[in-house]
Parts: sequence; structure tokens; C-alpha cells
Amino acid sequence: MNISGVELRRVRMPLVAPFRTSFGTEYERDVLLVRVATGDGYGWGECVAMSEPVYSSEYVSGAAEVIAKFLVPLLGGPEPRTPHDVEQRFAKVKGHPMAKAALHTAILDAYLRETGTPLAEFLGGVTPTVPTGVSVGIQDSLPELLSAVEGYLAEGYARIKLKIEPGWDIEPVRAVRERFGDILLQVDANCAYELRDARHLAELDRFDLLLIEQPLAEDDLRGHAALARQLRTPMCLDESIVSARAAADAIAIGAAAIVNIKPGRVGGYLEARRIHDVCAAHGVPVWIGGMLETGVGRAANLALAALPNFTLPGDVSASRRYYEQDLTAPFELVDGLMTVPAGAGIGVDPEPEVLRELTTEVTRLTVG
Ligand code: OSB
Ligand code: MG
Repeated sequence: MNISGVELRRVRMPLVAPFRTSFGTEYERDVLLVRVATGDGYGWGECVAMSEPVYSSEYVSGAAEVIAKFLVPLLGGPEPRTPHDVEQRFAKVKGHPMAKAALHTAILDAYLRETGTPLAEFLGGVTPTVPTGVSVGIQDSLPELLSAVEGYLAEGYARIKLKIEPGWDIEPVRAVRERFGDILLQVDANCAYELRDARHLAELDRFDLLLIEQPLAEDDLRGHAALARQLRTPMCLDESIVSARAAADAIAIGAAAIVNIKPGRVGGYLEARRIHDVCAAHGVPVWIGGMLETGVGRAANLALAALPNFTLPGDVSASRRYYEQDLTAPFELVDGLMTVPAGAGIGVDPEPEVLRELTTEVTRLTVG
């Protein structure tokens, strides 16, 4: 692959509504887009790092620095021949999966566009559409929560995920279950609890949730296994699953009955697919997570979600759930499903006028 240049672009994306989780409130995303130029082609990737290191240790300015200072220089010398070659070169740099995933996805996109291959086909996708859920942030009151959930159900979302934290857990779940009956419902704590909260969390068992996502710390696999033994609600991990090896470990010790896969969290789509495969081999269902991506990142996530073991609805919602103006043609929900892009590579392009309007900074790097 003749990678000639890399452009890092920062784009300011205001959210349609603040998104509150146990680690804080987001009002807008400072998106880092990566565009690689090849001989006569190009590819795009989106970095999912947040402005501050509150979901994981990465943050957007740090990721931009890692890409510019350590990853792009690894592309020099003999040309990498495949996306796998690129992944192996990146392995020299420890950590920084979100930075790696952003650049790797842009290279993978360029590689696939060259041969007209859709990302879903390359990864082994088998379905043209994927079931879609929505992640509902912590609200100021139960009436506001109920009206948010009512709106999303009216739009056709196939599943509701409630963000929880100590002080906003049992009551919101009870209220949503009582009001909306037999919907697919799950919760996400983003590491906000301790193992000593087990008896409190067991109160969730009566609400027939699909799963509880990441109640304990990222590095606490043993704690999750212990907690799982005290709950009927299936244990799902997000932050803890940093690699296929971590997934295998979590499954082996009983810390994960279900896995949330986010390519950005694990260094890209190749490792994400390995996690899919490890989970499939153990009969552990997976679903596609989200990081409030723009259409650029969401398109690629939809491609991954077309793989056969993605049997639960994912966090890949419609454009309007996140942004008034998405970077790509808007993604829409049809009967609770989203369509996997069929074009070459990630199958979408950011719209030039929108990019121009929302870009705050561009850095151009040369390779070789
Ligand atoms: O834990 O799944 C999470 C957003 C930012 C950071 C972490 C998470 C989330 C979400 C949003 O839940 C999912 C989406 O993109 O719709
Ligand atoms: Mg999560």
C-alpha cells in the first residue's frame, strides 16, 4: 500500500442533548478524523477518544499526538502490504488502542476502496441490516427519563439501555419497566460500583434485564466474576475487554456472559473481529457498542455488527439521536433496524461543506 500522507482533522460536533453517564456529562464531541491518501485513493477513520480521559485513559489530544509522533512514522520504510502488516507495526507502540484504531481504520478503508470491497464483506458480515438500540443518559428526574424513553420507543428502537450510577439505578429501571412493560431493557454503569454493592445491584434482578454492563472497575475481572455469581442478570463487559485475550480470560473465569465490542477500545476492526470469534467459540453473544460516533465511525461499526454472533441490538443509533447535522448522509432507523453500508470500504464519505463548516484544526503529515 502506497500511503503518501495522513491528515488529522478536528471537528466540533454539538450533541442534540447533553449525554450524562456515571463519569460525566458531554455537551459536544471534539472529533478527531483521520484521512489517509494513497497513490490515487484515500480512506477515512474516526477516533472515538473523548476530550478527557474519563471513559478510558485515552483522550483526543493525546491520541492525535500518538498518531502524529509514533504511529505515522511506523508507516515509513518498506510499504506495508496489508492491513494486517499495519496492525503488526502498530503493536510496537504499547496501549493507545483508540489512536491505533483511528489510523488503522483509515488505512483499511483505503485498502478496501482500492478493490471495491465493502468492509462488512471483508470482515465476514452475513446480514444486510442490524437491530438497533439506544443508550439513554442519566436524567434530572424520572418524568424526564420516561418521556425520553417514550420518544425513542416511538422512533422504533429495538432496545433501551439506561445509564446508571449509585443514586440512579433501581428506581429508574422500575419506572421504565412499569411504564413500558415487556421491552428489551438493559443498564450500563461505566465502572461506578464496588463489589460491596452486590446486594443492592441484585435488586435489579426482578426487572428481567437483558444484561448489566460494566458495573465494576476496568481492571477488576475477578470482581465481575464474583458479582456475576451473586446476580441473575447476565454480566456484560465493555471497558474491561481491551483485547481478544482479555475476552478469553473474562469468559474463562465467568466474568462475562455477554460482551460489548467497540473497535476503538481494542485497536481496530481486526482485533474486534477476533473478539467476535473468541466469544462465538464460547457461545457468548456480542453486540456493537458506541462512543457517540459521527456517521464516519458508525458506518464502520455497522459493518462489524453484520457478523453472525452480533445477536443483541447495538448502540448504533440514528444520526438524529446524536447530531442535528451529521458529517455523512444521515443514518436512519427503519423498523428498529439500520442498514449496513454496501459501498466499498466504510461505504460513506463526510460531506465536504459540512466538514468545512465544523472543522477547527487540520494537521498534514507526510509518510516515509
Ligand atoms: O459505555 O457504552 C458506553 C458513550 C460514550 C462513552 C461510553 C459509552 C457510551 C454510550 C453511547 O453508551 C453509545 C452510543 O454511541 O450510542
Ligand atoms: Mg458501556
